[in-house]
Amino acid sequence: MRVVCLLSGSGTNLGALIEAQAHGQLGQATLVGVFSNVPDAFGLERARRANLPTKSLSHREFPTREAFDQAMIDALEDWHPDLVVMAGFMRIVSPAFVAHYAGRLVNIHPSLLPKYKGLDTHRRALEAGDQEAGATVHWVSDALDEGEIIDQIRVPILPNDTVELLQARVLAAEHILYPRVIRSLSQARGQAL
Ligand code: NHR
Ligand code: GAR
Repeated sequence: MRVVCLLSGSGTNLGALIEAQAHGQLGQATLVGVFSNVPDAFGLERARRANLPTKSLSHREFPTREAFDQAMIDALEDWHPDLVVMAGFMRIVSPAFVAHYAGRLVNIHPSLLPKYKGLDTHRRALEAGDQEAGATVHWVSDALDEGEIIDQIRVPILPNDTVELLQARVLAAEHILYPRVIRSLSQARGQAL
């Protein structure tokens, strides 16, 4: 299963996938390329250090979201992805992009969906007085963070938590969750899923 990763920032989730693959823990999945809408994203540097092909296109250089997304499809198609994994990818993708990758596009979101769709999830969980937080991997659909849930991981919220502490705890949990989901999807391929 050929896997392409999309990211916009630090890329620690990509790092977790690279580590998992190096340890033979990604099942039938193989990382074949990394794309960013932010040309100086550190995640691209992680990819280069792992000898993975990279591409970037700045969304700022396109007149519309649709034009950017079509250029992104053209860039990704060179890699023939079976699965497109969004990991800290901060651009909403258009219906045409979702349709092109229907059933092949997943995202990791830093909340226990359906709670806290969108941005600023950790602050919202703290302000609500929640006792736990977590992360969700879901299929991407046109409605933001509303695609079918594949798997979740939970972490406690502690008495003196801050956004920074909670974010770090959730991110560490994401690094367990995402490789586990990608391995499972790679093994399910051709079977029930
Ligand atoms: N696209 C679709 N169609 N559906 C989803 O579920 C998506 C998606 C694209 C990204 C990740 C996401 C998240 O998990 C994601 C899920 C970016 C924004 C956002 O508002 C919101 C949610 C998510 C990612 N982005 C602004 C935009 O105009 C830009 C913000 C910025 O650049 O900092 O795209 O939370
Ligand atoms: C992760 O917490 C991910 O869930 C979140 O951004 C972080 C990326 O970290 N994604 C979103 O908020 C999507 N809107 P990373 O770049 O170190 O993998």
